[in-house]
Amino acid sequence: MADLWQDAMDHAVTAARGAGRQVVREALREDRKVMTKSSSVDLVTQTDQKVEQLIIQSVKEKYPTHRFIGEESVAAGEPCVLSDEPTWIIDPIDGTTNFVHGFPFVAVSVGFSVNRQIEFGVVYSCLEDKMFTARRGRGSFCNGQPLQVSAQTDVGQSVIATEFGSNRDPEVVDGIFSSLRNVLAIPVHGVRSAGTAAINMCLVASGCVEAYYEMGMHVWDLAAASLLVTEAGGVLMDVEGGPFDLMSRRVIAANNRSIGQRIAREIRAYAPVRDDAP
Ligand code: LIP
Repeated sequence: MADLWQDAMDHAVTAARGAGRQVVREALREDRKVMTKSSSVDLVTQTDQKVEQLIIQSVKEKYPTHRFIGEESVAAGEPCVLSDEPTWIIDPIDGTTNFVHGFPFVAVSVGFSVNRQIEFGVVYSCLEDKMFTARRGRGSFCNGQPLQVSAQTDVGQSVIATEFGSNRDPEVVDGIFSSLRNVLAIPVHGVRSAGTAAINMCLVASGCVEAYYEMGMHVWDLAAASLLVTEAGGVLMDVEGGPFDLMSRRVIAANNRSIGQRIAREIRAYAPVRDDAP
């Protein structure tokens, strides 16, 4: 069967690689002017804005009717609407805090949905020069090599990834530490943070970590990498163990359902304001 969206996926790969190599890596050599968004720890730079504009512009020239959800466009007041229409979901720099500090995990993330289903996901890890790609029904790859989640079934033999996010509300921070304490005390082999949701999920897809969980990140952090996880044989679920909802700002991505459910039992869940809240 002809692959309807292959051309769009090829475009996403070229755009993400071009932006990552020519804009993000170059900017890391220079001083970066840092601005803030919702709080003093929610960072943005001109590079985030430039990369998003470059990608959106190049897509608009080829696909003028397609829609967009972009991190910086939403920050600038554009609506965050996931409809049935073909929609490009873009995080120009996932790991902006890493980018600001030169911590070497920074990704350009481009997901594409039709009928609210992710058709392809592209995550370019700019400093590692790793191109993660997934096409629905056709597997996950890193630099063209197939990916497979870990075969581990014992959570006690697992490494779990999570993040601390940018919410500094003491109650939320207490919840994060309570969940972290519970997960560590399972006990697991270790807990890791790459500083980007997309790369954490690519690590699940690659079999390096068994699960990743977080609350508070956004649809643009998750869209592309969510397909990397499922196409590599993994599962997605809500932090309370129910079905994954792309707009809910909550996720467990795991190598299998039993490890995902075991982690869910240890999480103190809260409900961030949804990405599609009116
Ligand atoms: C970041 C995530 C990170 C998460 C932050 C934030 P940004 O994305 O990838 O893992 O903890 O809350 O959402 O802002 O660098 O695109």
